[in-house]
Amino acid sequence: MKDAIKNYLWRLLVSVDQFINVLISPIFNYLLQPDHLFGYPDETLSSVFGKNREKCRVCGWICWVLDELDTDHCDRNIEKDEGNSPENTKGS
Ligand SMILES: [Ca+2]
Repeated sequence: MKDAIKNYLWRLLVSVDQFINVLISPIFNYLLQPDHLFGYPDETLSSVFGKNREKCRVCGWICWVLDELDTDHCDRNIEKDEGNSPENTKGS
């Protein structure tokens, strides 16, 4: 039962993360002009920040904070098969 609750809470957290990715996408895409766009509904913020960390200074800063809290957080959570980027053929 305890594992089921933890699993439920984890899935809930991921869905909130992805919801926020879609919610903030118009403003983040406008302000940050990232190569990999925010707003793909099945991608977490950590994945988008990780993909953009080299070319987007703010994304790099956010990844630095996340990596301090959880080692290699952004790199470990990049979802290569998700997102609004040229290499994703699934579309959005
Ligand atoms: Ca995903």
